[in-house]
Amino acid sequence: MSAKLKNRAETEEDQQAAPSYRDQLTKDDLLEMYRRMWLARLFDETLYDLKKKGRLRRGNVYGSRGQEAILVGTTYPLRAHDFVSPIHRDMPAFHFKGMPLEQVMAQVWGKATAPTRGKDSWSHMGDISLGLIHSTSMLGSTVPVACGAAWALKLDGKGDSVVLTYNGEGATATGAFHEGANFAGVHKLPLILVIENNQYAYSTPLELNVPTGRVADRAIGYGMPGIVVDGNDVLAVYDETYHAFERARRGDGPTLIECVTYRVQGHADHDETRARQYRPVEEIEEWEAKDPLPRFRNYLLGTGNFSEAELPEPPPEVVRQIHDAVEIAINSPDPEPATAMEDIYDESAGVSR
Ligand SMILES: Cc1ncc(C[n+]2csc(CCOP(=O)(O)OP(=O)(O)O)c2C)c(N)n1
Ligand SMILES: [Mg+2]
Repeated sequence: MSAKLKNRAETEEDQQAAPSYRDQLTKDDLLEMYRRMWLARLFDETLYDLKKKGRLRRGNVYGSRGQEAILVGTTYPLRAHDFVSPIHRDMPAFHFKGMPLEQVMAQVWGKATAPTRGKDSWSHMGDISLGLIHSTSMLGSTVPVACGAAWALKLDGKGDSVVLTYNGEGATATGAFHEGANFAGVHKLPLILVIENNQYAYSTPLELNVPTGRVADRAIGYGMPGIVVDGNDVLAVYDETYHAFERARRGDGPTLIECVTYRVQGHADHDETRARQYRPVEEIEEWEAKDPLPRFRNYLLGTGNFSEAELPEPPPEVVRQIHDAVEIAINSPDPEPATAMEDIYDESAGVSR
């Protein structure tokens, strides 16, 4: 079996063979995708702004600016009975998989109403009843966990459910990632490995984590297709993810989708990347010009099916949604000190409380 290293749309043969799922999206779908991209953008901007104003009381902001097309394109095909394991840069994905926005914000502020009831950091949360697998700080380690979920689904005959994982290109260089991806390939698990290749892992450039410069090259060793897609094109990402879902549901196993994008901000808010000079400012500017939001908006306008007024920048209802979620979270109760020892593993007693 050879890995597929090209974007599906790059070969004429594939264009004929593969259905285009994006063509089946309705106008309402496209408006909803546009709205979601703005939600991700404003989520990011709002938290950066509040951090600067000293209104966040803990944690760093790991922004997804410039990566919104990946978040929206990969989550749009999800159904209620699928599973997702987001990582540090994917906070909006928790909401797109069904977690109310005020609950995501409550996690940011460490409130009693948050999934972890005030413990651990922002993205280290989940809610298995919503199909959200809890993440941890150890990069790559969510892959073996996601494999466990996918294997259980397969063994239980729930072949219609799919597990979607996110990893940065840097995380694909960890042992846990390789072990998990290999296991998924061997057992043909219903798993999708979405790789957010934003060219940097903190200050480490792509070539120092991925010797071929292309993460999808790894897929051949795992016995699964390795797809490369323009990660700033929401409909291309959607199409490839949908294909991967269909493949998994058919029982044909996992797919690795490398979404090529760029981290236009620093690693987190504490990393003033332009001043730090570990990458050229021209490189950042080049990618800022490829911003996925105006790109999608221009595409929609170009179809002739949308008016300028239908595509406000930003949509006012999304601004309100973010504002209200922040207010609700800030005004939610803090955890009671007495709960500090609940929901933890007590090593001395050898039990989970
Ligand atoms: C195993 C492991 N090594 C190092 C770290 C520290 N760390 C946190 S985020 C990060 C960069 C991750 O880069 P990448 O996987 O490309 O994701 P990105 O942040 O670019 O989205 C590093 C090195 C960690 N959390 N886990
Ligand atoms: Mg990266």
